[in-house]
Amino acid sequence: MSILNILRYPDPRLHKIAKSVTVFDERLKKLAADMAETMYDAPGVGLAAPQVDVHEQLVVIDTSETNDDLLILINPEIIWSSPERKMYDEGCLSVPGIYDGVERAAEVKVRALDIEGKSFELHVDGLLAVCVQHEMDHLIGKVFVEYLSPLKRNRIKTKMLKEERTEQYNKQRGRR
Ligand code: K2U
Ligand code: ZN
Repeated sequence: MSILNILRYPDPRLHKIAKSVTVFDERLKKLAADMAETMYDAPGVGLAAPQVDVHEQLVVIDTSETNDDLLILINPEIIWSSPERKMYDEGCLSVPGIYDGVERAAEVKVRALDIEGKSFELHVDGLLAVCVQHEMDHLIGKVFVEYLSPLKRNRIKTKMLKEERTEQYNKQRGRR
């Protein structure tokens, strides 16, 4: 298995729309396994394929305390959202170090395919509901900072671009 490179905001590739998965083969299984390893290594509780520059509708999630309850969602669709909404301080592996409040449905029902292509449905709440909605945003090219004010979003974009330049400069100078 491999640790994959996670694209950083405002990389334009994060805004591409992911295509439906139609072939359930060993390539897909290896991609899911590599994404899971990358997520656990980050560490995070979710990761969407567009974040590793693969523009297919594939998401891995594990909100368990012991990192042993991996959920793989393929071609996920939300089939019901609760009228109740809740605010959560979100982060994103593509926007490291930034956390801010995003309001989302408190509960959702999601229909998806598993790694063998079999359909299933889940009714989720709490952190899992936040994560499912956050990851499904990635599949339509949306990053959580887009829910913030233009002022906050521009400050985050400037900060991320500055960090990227510094990282590239240090790499060229061979420094950590
Ligand atoms: O998509 C991602 O970048 C993964 C996020 C998923 C996530 C975002 C907001 C709320 C819940 C999950 C990363 O896991 S961000 C790091 C993190 C870790 C634990 C809890 C919340 C956020
Ligand atoms: Zn994210």
